[in-house]
Amino acid sequence: MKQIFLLISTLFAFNLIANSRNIVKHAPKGFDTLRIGISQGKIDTVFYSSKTVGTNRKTIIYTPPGYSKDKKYPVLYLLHGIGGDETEWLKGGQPQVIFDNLYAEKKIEPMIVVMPNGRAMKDDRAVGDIFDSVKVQAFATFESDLLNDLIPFIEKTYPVYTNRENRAIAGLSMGGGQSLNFGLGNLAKFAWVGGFSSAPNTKEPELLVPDPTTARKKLKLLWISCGDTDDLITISQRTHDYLNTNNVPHIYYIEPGAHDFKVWKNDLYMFTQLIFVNGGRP
Ligand code: FER
Repeated sequence: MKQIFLLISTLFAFNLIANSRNIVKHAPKGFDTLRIGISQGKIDTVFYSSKTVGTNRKTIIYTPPGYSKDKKYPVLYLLHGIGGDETEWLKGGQPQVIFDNLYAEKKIEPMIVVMPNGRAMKDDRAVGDIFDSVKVQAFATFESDLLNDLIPFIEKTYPVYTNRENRAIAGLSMGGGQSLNFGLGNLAKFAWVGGFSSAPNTKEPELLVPDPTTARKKLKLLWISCGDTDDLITISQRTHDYLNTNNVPHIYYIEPGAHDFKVWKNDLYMFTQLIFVNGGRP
């Protein structure tokens, strides 16, 4: 009995060491804790008219501390998962707390964060069978809503830069798949792309990056991350393998964790510090 206990604890200790060797960095304690006395960004819910869907659609916008119409900002489009809607990041991840803390420590560039509803259909609520093929298809249709309706709306309503170096797209799970599909499929629009725990809606690598030379030239950052116990890790792994084989620079960040907001909050903390730096400005 004693020996079994010893064996188990040795294995456990080894596993911790083995895992920690893979961890480049992790968000420090308190990164997601509300701090009193620091400046805070602002959250608004706004409507935009979507020709793609034929409705007025909701999106949530975070503007940073010190936001002013007299300045100009880059934009991060931040997408949700299959069970969520435009409120998922706010409810599950409180990204505004992470951003406010990062601003207080001057660790990120001032940016506007747009959290849309990525299920581009008339009834875009996460109700009923969320895996229904019509609903899953609506996550693909969102590409047209994003490019033709939402981005133009943001660019005429907010003081933002409109070149590719000032546009980023990232998301969790279905939103990670969308970000990789839409970002890598529209390199003329996006220079910074992140997939967190990307779902099976992610295109096969050969379709996702058919032209590695162009991707290599155009991407400022390609980020692929996943929790090490997430069943969906095979999607990130196959993408990473293809990018490696084809010499497309990217960050492949595997962290301890499952398919949940603990992982996605950490990813958001990491990813946002890397975007809109080194030539993000016009
Ligand atoms: C699937 C498994 C997971 C799938 C989507 C998901 C469309 C999405 C998960 C999430 O967004 O959290 O087979 O197929």
